[in-house]
Amino acid sequence: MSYSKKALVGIIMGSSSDSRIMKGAAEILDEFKIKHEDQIVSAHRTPARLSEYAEHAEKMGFKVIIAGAGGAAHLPGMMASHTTIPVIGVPILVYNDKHTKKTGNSKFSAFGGLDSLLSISEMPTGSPVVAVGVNKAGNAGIYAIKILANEFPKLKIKLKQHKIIQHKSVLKESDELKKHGLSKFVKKKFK
Ligand code: RP5
Repeated sequence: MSYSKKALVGIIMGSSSDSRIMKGAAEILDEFKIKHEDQIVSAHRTPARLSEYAEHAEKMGFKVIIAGAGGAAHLPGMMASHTTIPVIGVPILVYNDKHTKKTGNSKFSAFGGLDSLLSISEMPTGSPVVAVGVNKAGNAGIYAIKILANEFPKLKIKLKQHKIIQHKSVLKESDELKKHGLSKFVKKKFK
């Protein structure tokens, strides 16, 4: 079953190069059968579109926005300044391969994603954004589900089941580790 016929979450990213990371948010929302709408909105290449998107998100009735960006990463903070919808920011360790082909520059941000993490989490007082870890789009998805669970009690039950599954999987791995011993376990698991 789906919780709403309409999308409850808006997923946005600054570039198509962020999509391989941002799909982590979509995957967990899909697993929980939560509808989301996905778009590319660039804070520096399409600044007007950023405010248009905020209006669109409010009109659509999104409950949460998940915004991923790399580098100076203005998208989540600017989105939060345009809307009252809670924004979860995903700092991205930039892949930037669109330009790599042309310039031969490094595929990754010079600061390893710390640049985006700080840009997102250090929003000045009054316009907060919740930041997950670098490239942790899946966590942004789980956090969005936690927010939605306040409104949809069935989601809270599903989240509890999700925790039980995580708990069981750790126990299973620990049993395997105990059974095989550390050396064999590592060989088996990470060969
Ligand atoms: C940011 O610049 C995007 O969020 C992306 O992470 C980064 C690089 O974008 P591309 O040059 O790959 O389009 O705006």
